[in-house]
Amino acid sequence: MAVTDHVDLNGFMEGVKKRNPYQPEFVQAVQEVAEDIFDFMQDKEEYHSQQILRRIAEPDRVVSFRVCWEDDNGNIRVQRGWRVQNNNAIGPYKGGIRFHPSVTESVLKFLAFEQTFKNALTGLPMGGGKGGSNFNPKGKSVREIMRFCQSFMTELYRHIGADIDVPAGDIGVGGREIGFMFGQYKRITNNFTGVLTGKGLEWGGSLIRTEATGYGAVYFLANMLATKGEDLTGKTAVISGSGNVATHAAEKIVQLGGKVLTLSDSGGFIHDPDGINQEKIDWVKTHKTHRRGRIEEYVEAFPGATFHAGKTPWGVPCDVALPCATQNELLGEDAKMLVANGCRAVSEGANMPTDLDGVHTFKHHKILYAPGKASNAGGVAVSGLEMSQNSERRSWKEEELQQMLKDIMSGIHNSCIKYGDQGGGYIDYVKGANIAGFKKVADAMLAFGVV
Ligand code: NDP
Ligand code: 2IT
Repeated sequence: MAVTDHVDLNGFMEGVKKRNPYQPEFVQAVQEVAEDIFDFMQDKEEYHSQQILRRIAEPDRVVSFRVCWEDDNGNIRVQRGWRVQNNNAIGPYKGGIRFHPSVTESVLKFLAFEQTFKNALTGLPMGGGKGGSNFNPKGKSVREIMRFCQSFMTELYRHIGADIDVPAGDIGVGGREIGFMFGQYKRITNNFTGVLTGKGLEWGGSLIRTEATGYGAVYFLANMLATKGEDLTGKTAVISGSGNVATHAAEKIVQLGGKVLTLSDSGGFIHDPDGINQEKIDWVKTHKTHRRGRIEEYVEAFPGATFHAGKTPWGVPCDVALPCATQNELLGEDAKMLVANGCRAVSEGANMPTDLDGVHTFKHHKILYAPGKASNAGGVAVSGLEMSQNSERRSWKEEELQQMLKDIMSGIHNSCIKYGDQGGGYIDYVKGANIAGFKKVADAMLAFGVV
């Protein structure tokens, strides 16, 4: 037996912790996957001897760079930028860019690791990557954001390419920022290519990319409920966040007959017992995205609602919950509260919003619980379709894309059942997603030998 063979889960995690000090988010993401994969690998000698999980948990490369820019007062500002290229066994690196003051190497490494499994689940040929900066877009003028994006791309451009690594949006990066970065890429390289996704419709973007993550998370939720013979009609939903993913998840819940009770931001949550209908969702989109307002101002526009400063919405009784803001926003105690209040299904729009305690609580109570790598894959899936349209130099119709998104989400749901069905009517979606995503990447890696 080779010396590296057969460390157990604890031994493996000890190594991960040792090699990644001060990177708690990365260690957490690896742990959540390793718990299932060690079980799965028990009788699969090749995965062990070829050190496949160990290799997936070591990014292919982490690029870190300085981003200098000048603010409106002429001050020179210095931020840090990164691109984590985690794994390209099944396609070019693919994953979003996040601008938020909480961004660290650990956060981007966890996101790139998760992205590797998520992208494999979509069935499209995409590897996993993630990038971003600790730049805080809040309170910055549009011109400041433009200068920052240009400076960020002035370094990033040399690491990406339509067949190398294709970034997109994430927290703090939407259509406007993608436009500024694409403009700078084109200016530097003189190359009009599908190097970013989430582009505007006039310059190579895809229909429904904006809506895809939130809609996809609700399609996944509907698929889970269908296994119990249920649908969303009349169901109450608690949603966190009020950005791209949260507002489009809310929109699809309403379209499918559910009632949305909450939205939130980093200041707290609003509770609207009358339901957040389409008109109110449109108000939130305009207010948060275009006017860059705060969710607490909702209660002035819609006086039936209340604002709860500094709190998350998980204490509001509901049938279904969709965490759509950020990582570790739903903790063990929150999970217990949701279950005690009768919540039956959780579909994650955000990446790793539930901490490990919360994950174990949902699994213990055997509720319908979808991890983000399965349920929020609709966004990157339509990004993959945007790449195909760019290669083809054509744009597909909205109905075709809507159907493809639904089919991809059902396909992911089926993969979760294939590897996560525990019998007795319980599907462990975390296990199903981890194993299905791992197997695809692992088998490609085996084909390549030791590289
Ligand atoms: P947005 O920037 O559009 O919105 C982010 C929302 O989350 C805002 O309401 C923001 O509040 C809140 N938020 C961000 N950071 C924190 C924090 N530290 N604490 C509390 N609230 C916070 O981002 P998206 O909607 O695009 O992304 C939301 C989540 O979905 C992220 O986890 C992202 O990785 C994930 N995701 C996004 C995809 C996409 O296509 N956009 C695809 C798949 C997953 P505030 O305004 O106060 O900052
Ligand atoms: O977390 C994610 O999947 C995203 N932010 C979307 C990535 C993409 O490349 O569209």
